[in-house]
Amino acid sequence: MSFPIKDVPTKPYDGQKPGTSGLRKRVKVFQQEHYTENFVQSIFDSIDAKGQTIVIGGDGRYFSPETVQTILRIGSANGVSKFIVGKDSILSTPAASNIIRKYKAYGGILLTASHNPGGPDNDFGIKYNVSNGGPAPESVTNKIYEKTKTIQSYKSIDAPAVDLSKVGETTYGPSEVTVIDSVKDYVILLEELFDFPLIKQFLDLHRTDFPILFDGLHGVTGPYAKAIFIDTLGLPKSSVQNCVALPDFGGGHPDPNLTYAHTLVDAVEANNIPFGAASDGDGDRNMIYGKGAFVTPSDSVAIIAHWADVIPYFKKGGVKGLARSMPTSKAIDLVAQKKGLEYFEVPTGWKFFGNLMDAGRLSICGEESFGTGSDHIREKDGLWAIVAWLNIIAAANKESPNKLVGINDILKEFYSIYGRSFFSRYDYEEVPSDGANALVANLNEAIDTGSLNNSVHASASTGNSFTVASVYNFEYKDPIDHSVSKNQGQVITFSDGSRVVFRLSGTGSQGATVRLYVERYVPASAPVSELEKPASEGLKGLIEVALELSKLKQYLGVDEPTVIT
Ligand code: VG1
Ligand code: CO
Repeated sequence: MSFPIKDVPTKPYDGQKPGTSGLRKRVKVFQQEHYTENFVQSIFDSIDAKGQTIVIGGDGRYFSPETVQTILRIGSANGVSKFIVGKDSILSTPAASNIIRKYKAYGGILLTASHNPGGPDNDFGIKYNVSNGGPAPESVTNKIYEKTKTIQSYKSIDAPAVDLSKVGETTYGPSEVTVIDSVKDYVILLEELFDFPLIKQFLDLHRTDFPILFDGLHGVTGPYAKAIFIDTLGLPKSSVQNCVALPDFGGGHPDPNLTYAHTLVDAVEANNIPFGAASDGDGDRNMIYGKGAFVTPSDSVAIIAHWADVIPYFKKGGVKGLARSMPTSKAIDLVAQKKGLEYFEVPTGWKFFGNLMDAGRLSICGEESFGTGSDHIREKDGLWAIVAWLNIIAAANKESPNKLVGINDILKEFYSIYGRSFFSRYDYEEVPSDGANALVANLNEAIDTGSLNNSVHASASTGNSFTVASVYNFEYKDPIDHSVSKNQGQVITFSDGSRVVFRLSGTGSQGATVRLYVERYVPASAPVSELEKPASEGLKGLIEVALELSKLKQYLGVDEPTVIT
């Protein structure tokens, strides 16, 4: 049978610019005639995938199955020789990164809008990953965007839809399609990295006084979590909840934070669970939350770095360097300094870690947005972080056989060594773009004129006062390829080492989202009462000052953030 290649005429759409992590829009936008086809063709116009292997997967959200078929038709017409597709179009983002690396694919197309809600009235997303398994760098995403602006036609073949529900190989026009088990390779990977026997031994011994609970929030990690916690670690079925992946995530917002992962928080509190965890729609984010114990993502990555030696992968290969995204607290920097490791501050978005990892200069990194990971793949990895924590807790308990060590003990010990970086983020979602731009313009003006320098700001409620030390617009020069990324957020630093950062989100699909990040450091020498305060108390004065000096409420016309993490 021959499959003639058609050239289908089309017209460019505005705004197909990939953001922090791919192109994210409402499903209805992707469903417009040729909208998805245009973007997919623009990807193939920007890479040279002829005769190559392309991985396709995603978080299984609404509109994924039809988009996989669109990519197969267009990809095949563009000369792709082999597609590796996750069964039922499912591959978590970390699993997809692993598959690209393991099977030496040329790249991958991931269908996900991550933590954004799904369903016919919510979001869809398409993201391109390169051969190292990581998100395409800006040089590639800019090229894709340029192509979308001038596209006049796309190529496609008329082939019958591939049955994605059966694992196996089929011939597809001039190409080949292999549908793979979504979970298997990922579980093999984690077993290579962590001390599963030690974790199992610990959890078996503490079935009654250390039960764990994982919440999949109806995202893609459900089947992965079952394979790890139930099939591999032999835990009871009650150790997981909301682990059926649904195309609309059960109507929820699959984002693991204290606001959106309330099903986990409620269950942990009601049942006194010492260790709970959740991940997001596509499985790259994580939250660690036990009864009365919340680990901020900034602390989480620093603690994993501090304990790296108990994790077989790092014990064997060593830790090469550490890194964080700019707004993430500096806790991990302190670990790097103590261990004598190189460390980096990169812009927001996982794509900025890839070059450092490929160059062998980075092993463990994270973002304050509940993203943690390592150079085992090139994406952040939710279940990796959760199993890393279990590995650490199991190791800590081996050292302390007479007293059960839990999350809070690990946190307290960490603060007593390094001090504590109080950290919080306020999100103002879907605010008018004009107001958000004016807020940023005002900060930029203060940078240009130096008008805020040395100004003193007192908090009315706490009496603390903060003196501005510097104000700047964060810019990053990649140490490996020397590419420069400008305008990555406005930073105000204070003389006591505190910081506030303002940034516009690059993942929202509607209006603008402003993020305000605050950080205040308390040294290890401070009284325990100061170190172990609730985070909201530790940051109260600084947040007031940040809001006042940015005039945020006036610019955005809102009083309260939509989410606080
Ligand atoms: C947000 C986070 C960022 C993260 C990105 C993708 O971006 O702040 O740290 O890398 O989402 O996460 P932004 O531009 O909206 O602040 V996810 O789980 O999409 O893959
Ligand atoms: Co995600």
